[in-house]
Amino acid sequence: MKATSEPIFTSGFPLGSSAGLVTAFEWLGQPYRLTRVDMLGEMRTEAYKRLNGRVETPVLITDEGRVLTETIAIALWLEGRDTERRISFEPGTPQADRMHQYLAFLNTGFTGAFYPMWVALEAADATEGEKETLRKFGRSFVALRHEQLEAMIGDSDYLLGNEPTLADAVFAGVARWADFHQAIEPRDYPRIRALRQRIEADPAFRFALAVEDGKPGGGNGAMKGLVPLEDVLRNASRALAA
Ligand SMILES: N[C@@H](CCC(=O)N[C@@H](CS)C(=O)NCC(=O)O)C(=O)O
Repeated sequence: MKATSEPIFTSGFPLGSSAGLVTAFEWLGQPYRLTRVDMLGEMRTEAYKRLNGRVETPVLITDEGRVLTETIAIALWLEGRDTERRISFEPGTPQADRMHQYLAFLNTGFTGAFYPMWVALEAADATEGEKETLRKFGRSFVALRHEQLEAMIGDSDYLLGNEPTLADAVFAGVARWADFHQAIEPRDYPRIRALRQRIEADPAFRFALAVEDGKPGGGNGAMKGLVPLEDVLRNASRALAA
């Protein structure tokens, strides 16, 4: 894909986990652009499949025009650009290892726990009984992962100390799914609840949600503009054809 002036990141809606990494882009503060992706509509087109054959968000078009998918790959791309260590730690340090551990847990066990509940919602051909079974297992997976995360969290304001990092961003993008699915009782996990409240009050996260809702405003100025998805897809297919 043709080189762009700024990287372009997807904001998947409704309720995309990408809101977490949008928050990270804001915290990082380097110029970037966003493209909104309707995950129930235009994400399911052939054109989008050329961007991500697994038909998912998030996707990053790097400043060199490369297409990068998968939350962890994009988080590590951000880490590589975070030379001022605003949202990450010097690679090779114990804190960096611990942040990677959180990222991996959040992107696998924690995120994956919600999948049965999404399937119950979206599986058009499932019977009511099958859906109830999925919801039952989903609730117990989500509760288990919350218990485990609650036990991992210390006394600091954020997952890795008193400043937010990529791990907090990825956490926030997904943790809100618990409300949507009414999967757990938030009061049972006071550290997770406090962390969520802290991040959800943060202007960067609020900006990410505003973009999701189609009303971008209130960002810190790092986001240099919204790019229509059709432009992103057109440029991507030109690059693939070249
Ligand atoms: N392994 C992928 C999973 C991403 C993922 O689950 N994306 C969801 C949205 S948050 C998605 O696009 N789901 C497809 C759908 O909604 O049909 C990653 O970590 O980036």
